[in-house]
Amino acid sequence: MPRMTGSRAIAIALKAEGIDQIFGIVGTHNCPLFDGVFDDPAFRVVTVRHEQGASIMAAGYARASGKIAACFVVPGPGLTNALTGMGMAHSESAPLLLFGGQNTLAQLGREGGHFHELANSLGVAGSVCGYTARVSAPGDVPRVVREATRMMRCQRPRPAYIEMPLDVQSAAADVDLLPPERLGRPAGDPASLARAVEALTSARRPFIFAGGGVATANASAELVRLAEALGAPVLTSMFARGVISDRHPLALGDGWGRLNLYGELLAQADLALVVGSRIDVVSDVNLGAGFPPRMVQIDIDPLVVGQRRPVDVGIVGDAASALRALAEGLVTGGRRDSWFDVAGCRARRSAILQERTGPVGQLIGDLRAALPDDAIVVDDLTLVGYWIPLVFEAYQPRTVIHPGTFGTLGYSLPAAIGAKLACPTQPVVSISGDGGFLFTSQELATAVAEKLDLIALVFNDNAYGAIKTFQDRLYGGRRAGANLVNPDFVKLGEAFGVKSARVEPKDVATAVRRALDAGGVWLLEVPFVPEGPATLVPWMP
Ligand SMILES: Cc1ncc(C[n+]2csc(CCOP(=O)(O)OP(=O)(O)O)c2C)c(N)n1
Ligand SMILES: [Mg+2]
Repeated sequence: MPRMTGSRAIAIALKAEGIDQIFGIVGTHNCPLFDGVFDDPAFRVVTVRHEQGASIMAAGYARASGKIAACFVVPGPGLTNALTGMGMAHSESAPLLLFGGQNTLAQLGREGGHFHELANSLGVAGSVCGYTARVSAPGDVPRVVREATRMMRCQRPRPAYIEMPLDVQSAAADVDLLPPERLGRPAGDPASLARAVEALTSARRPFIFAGGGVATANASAELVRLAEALGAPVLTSMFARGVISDRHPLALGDGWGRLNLYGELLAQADLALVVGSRIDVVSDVNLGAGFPPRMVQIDIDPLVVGQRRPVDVGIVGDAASALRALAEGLVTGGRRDSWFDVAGCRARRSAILQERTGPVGQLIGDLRAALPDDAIVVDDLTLVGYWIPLVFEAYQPRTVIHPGTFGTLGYSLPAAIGAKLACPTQPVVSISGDGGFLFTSQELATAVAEKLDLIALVFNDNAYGAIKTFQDRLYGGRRAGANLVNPDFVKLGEAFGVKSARVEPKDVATAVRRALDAGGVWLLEVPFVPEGPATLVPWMP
């Protein structure tokens, strides 16, 4: 039984779980945690400029790759600062392992005015976590880390929070290391799978609605195979873009239906196979009325199955294994032609979107043309970003990272940094507005320090534009709190040592190509005021 400190036990447990990326900020209450990984070549430790950046980076890292990153923060404000990114990860079903320092065991629970004291820190973290624990002895570390990561690997992935009092971080004890565990996600109950095969076999006009769970389960190949076997067109939620390439003849694109892009499909279909989607408010409001009467739903989370609308067959299990089992169960085998005119629907969809989005759509199309297929685009809550899932063609899973429903501004830059660290060979572009960018712009310093190649596109309308246009429609043009006085973004970028330029919308593609060729961190400010129907974001009331 090896002897080690609590903090070194964390380092060893992380290695055992294959976790090598750490984001964080050091303080008196977590110095031993940082010391435990210092000089250990197994880890890449990235110092960030605000804990919100750390947790959002970990979320972006997971969204782009499926890999788990750890964060080290101080208690109190370090934890509360990190909560925003954990809330994002929670709403995105992304894993993230946050380690908080803590006051000493003897100081806890007394409200004695100790530095960084936060009553009920486990409860605070628990609202955005799937697992929380306080480790009171070094020997407990391997079990606690294993429990946290088991949840991430075998269930719906969620953030976890583990805190360790300062004296436990430094205490030496014998630590029993756990042998590696073969972890799998549940395959789905065979009887339900058999009933789903029956339902699919008898359906004449099925379609598939694929959500973010398909990306999380790395189930693209299985999804495409089943769709081909059924001749079923595939709609994707905004979290699943690219799980079927937009070049595939069965791919219909993003499933937001308020624009009535899929009316014919929904009117004709006799069965929906929903996989890896909770059918969130956006999808339900937009597609809800049109869902066909029969529905089969696959989800790793039992709470999700049948939650939004009744299902004929519910399968609780991993998307990849369930989709594989369904494809194998179909007696027809081979490929069926689609019962639906996918190409015609796509052409009509594209004409509607073009008319609706105007210059915004043009810009997104130009950006797509400037980027290789494997480029990763990370959105913020900005008028251009809202349209990305609908308009930007996605060719590979995990390449369009749209912020989760927790919906914080300032997501895109740190999430893009996390994505780049996870996928260093893929070009990464962050898309934000002037408002959102300033929530986390200081992470440019992190991108520079880490010598990343990264492009930050900032669309500047000197306003919280999406809200301004919302107020114009619903509050008689009373733009309360919506206008912004901004810094000079080019000078701001330059102050960080970032290559910076102001670019007209028509020149975005050229500027992006140039930035990709040159490498390094780029800030491209695009003065751009979206107008007309493009400001009516599809999900807004
Ligand atoms: C933390 C947080 N605060 C407030 C909001 C509300 N909000 C949503 S979009 C938006 C405007 C964003 O402005 P900007 O980033 O400039 O993009 P634009 O809409 O102008 O394109 C605001 C304030 C939010 N989503 N998150
Ligand atoms: Mg703006």
